[in-house]
Amino acid sequence: MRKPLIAVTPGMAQAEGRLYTSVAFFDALEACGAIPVIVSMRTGDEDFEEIAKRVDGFLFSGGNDVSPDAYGQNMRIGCGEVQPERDRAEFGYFKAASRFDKPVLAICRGIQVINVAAGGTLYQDIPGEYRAEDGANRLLHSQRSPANVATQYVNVSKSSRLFEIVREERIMVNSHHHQAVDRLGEGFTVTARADDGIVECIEKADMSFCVGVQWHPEHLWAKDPKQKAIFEAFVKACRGE
Ligand SMILES: [Mn+2]
Repeated sequence: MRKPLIAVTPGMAQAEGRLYTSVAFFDALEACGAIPVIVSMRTGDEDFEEIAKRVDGFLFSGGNDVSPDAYGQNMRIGCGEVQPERDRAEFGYFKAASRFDKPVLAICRGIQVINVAAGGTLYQDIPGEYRAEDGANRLLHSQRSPANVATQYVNVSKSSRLFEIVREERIMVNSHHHQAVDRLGEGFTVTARADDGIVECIEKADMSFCVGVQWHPEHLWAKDPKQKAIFEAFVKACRGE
């Protein structure tokens, strides 16, 4: 079977001049038969599309906060460290992926990046800014437990790609984020929420596969087949199936 080549966007340790990412993304993609590669974050505007043409899909990885400037807001109390250079590169890759309909799996920061790239906004800090509409108990989205421990339920919409993958309306996930999707980007639909209403999955129906999850399946897949199925479905889409 052909092994698809998947571009992984890395984090940038700018002071040390390093690109880095979690090996967990590589382990998950390789276990599902893909060849992951880290892409440059200093790509020139003219090269985003060139790279998108040559790879079979993109994984947008976790990391620091998206600059509020990218969605037209001041940085408020509670916002973390931002790296406009990383934002710029990932917006460029996402636009190119959309243009050539390359499959996208976006994880944690990734869901926030693709939402903002499509014109959406974020809660800059859930504890400080988010109020559950129905007064439901607010959940701990920055869990203090290890990442391979699932700590909260998400409710999966039945008419969604995510439901086709996990075949369950309620799944357990981990939660390591303090920001979340607020206003949706153009073309996106919310397909899963936590019990307090926080957006946990978005999908873009005009692409063959574009799924953003707020949790970290790369730390759960080894023990949870439903989480592995997310990577399997993504890799399958990257193979063009
Ligand atoms: Mn969460």
